[in-house]
Amino acid sequence: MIKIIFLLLVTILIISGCVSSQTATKNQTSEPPIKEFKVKVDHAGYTFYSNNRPILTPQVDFGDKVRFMATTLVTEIEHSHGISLDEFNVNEVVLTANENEPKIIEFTANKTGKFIIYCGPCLKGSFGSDHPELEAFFIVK
Ligand SMILES: [Cu+2]
Repeated sequence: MIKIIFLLLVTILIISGCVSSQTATKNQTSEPPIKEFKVKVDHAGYTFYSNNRPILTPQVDFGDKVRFMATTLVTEIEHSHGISLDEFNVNEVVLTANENEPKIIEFTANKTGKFIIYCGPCLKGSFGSDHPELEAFFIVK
């Protein structure tokens, strides 16, 4: 009887060991890293921040998941400032100045190169096509 209980315990330990090592491997490989950038867009252009430090050009690695957390100025909401990045199907208006609830834009960097960020939504704002061009670069290595 003791032998049977011992064998049962050993079997359970082996099975649970296999299952937990499988899930550990899965978790390591399934999610790409997220590169997060704060973005302030105003009438003069884009300012990007990485870890709360201003940077000139956001840069990520191929395959990374990218997250822009964007705000504009409360006095410029009607300008309809936004972020467009054609190669990644991004075209989003940013209608909040609240940094605690920014506009969140996410996509996967599935192409390499140097891409142009511009303001497509500005065309629909109070300035329309007279809005100054806003432009920045985005790099995927
Ligand atoms: Cu503007």
